[in-house]
Amino acid sequence: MSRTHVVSTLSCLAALLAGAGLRDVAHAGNDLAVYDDVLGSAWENWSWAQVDLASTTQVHGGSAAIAVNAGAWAALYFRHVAFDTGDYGNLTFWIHGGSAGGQRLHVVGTLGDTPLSSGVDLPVLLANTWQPITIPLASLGVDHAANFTGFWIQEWTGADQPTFYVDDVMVTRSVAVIPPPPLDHGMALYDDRFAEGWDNWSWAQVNPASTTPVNSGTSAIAVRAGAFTALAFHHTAMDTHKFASITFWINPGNGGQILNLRGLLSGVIIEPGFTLPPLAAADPSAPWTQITVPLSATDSPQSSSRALPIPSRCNNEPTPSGTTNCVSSPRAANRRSVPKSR
Ligand SMILES: [Ca+2]
Repeated sequence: MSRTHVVSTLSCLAALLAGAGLRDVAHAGNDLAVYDDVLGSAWENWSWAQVDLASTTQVHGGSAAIAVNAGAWAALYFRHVAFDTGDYGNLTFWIHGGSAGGQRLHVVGTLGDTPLSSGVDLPVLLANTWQPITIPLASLGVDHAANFTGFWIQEWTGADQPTFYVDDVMVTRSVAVIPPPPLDHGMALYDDRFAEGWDNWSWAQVNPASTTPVNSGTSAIAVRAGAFTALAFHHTAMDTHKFASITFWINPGNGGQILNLRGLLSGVIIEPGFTLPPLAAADPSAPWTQITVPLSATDSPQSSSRALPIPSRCNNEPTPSGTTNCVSSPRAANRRSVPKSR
């Protein structure tokens, strides 16, 4: 096989001087089963890809899963008579790339049996691995809609794809958006988007609007990093006296990445930076980990307490033939707490 994709996600929030922050996650019962060994009540198979709804080749839960052979642009399509999504938050399922992996897929919701243009790209599927997927209905444009009629998971390269598998498909009542941690007088660098004043200077391949997975909010930064490339945040020169650390959440996927974080002072990279311990594979039950790095650790002793710019960088050195996803989460800036140069 060709490349093994080491997919990960880095929640590069980066609220400087962040507080501890508990997150509130509201849940309610009565999630709606779309597929649980069989199609859920009133769900129909409208797929135009070739699907086997009772495959036992790869099973995540129970006794069966859906095997999908998708030619160009073909899709696994779950259809339901129109219903109101006002009480629902997320679409969740597990997906497996089969022995080959590498599939690129796209999820589209339908209202009144009309597909919406606001679809969501899935992370590239991994070989021989089940991946959990959570997509806010809002990301599909079908939240709080009176006429939701289902969704499809579509081949998105225009070419035949190796067989992939889908299981445990739900529409959940969970509140879709997990609020970000409080800033605690810190400053947001990324919170669903690059915060005001912060620019994306990355030279790694990044998607700052990746919708799955996320740690909080609706988006994170997905990073595919080649050797020595980086996710980079840039800000015009500012005083760092009021800040103590850089904080972000990271989802390393299969792990193995070695990342280095460096600051810039007046455009000069501060060596040697701070190298994080090698990332371990994400724990499926808690895939996001909070990382906090003191600003002093990214700074040279001579300049440690002077006013200046503090772009942070995550230098991703992927494992051989690996790729990295870097995602950020936290929250939109509480602008009143953003210190400006004095
Ligand atoms: Ca199953």
